[in-house]
Amino acid sequence: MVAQRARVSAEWLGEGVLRRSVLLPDRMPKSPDPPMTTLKILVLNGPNLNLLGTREPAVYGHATLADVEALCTAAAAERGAEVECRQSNHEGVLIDWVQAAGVQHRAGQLAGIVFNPGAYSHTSVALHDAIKGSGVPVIETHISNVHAREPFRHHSYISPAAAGIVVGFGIDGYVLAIDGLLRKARAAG
Ligand code: DHK
Repeated sequence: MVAQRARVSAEWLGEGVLRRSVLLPDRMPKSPDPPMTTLKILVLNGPNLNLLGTREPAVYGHATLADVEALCTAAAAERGAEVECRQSNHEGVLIDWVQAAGVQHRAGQLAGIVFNPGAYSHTSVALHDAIKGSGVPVIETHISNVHAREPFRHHSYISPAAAGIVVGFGIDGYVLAIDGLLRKARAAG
């Protein structure tokens, strides 16, 4: 049961007169609780993200990929959603998953992808095309602030095809991306 607050409305009656009325909860028409639809999100990690925890901890932190996936699962559940997490070091596999996600998105079964494409962000026209071609909303996510690193990380082929971008928040970025994707999906109805 959703707690109901008193509803206040105001009506402009002209000539400086504003009529305000307050509708108390027990007088308000009862409406059923809104249906809770569980939105689904795919969390995709690309090459070398399987090495999280041991890979350059000064850049990527100490959390493992399993920690990231547990974080995403909990964050989605708190927001009435669910995630499926996958990782691959192979560009073609990632492309196949993006294409399949597009089919699921069109069927209304998937809100979108939180995607850390790793180094493929900086090289892969094919992933750019897969995202565009499939029409699935993607939030590009990077653990590090790629713009504060080597110049070759400053350009992303994914960004122009993405619905949003999160960089530089460590693994909390995945939670921010889930939040942003759900807000977009719920706003779109
Ligand atoms: C992860 C990688 O593997 C790098 O190739 C990117 C990104 C940055 C990250 O910050 O999550 O350049």
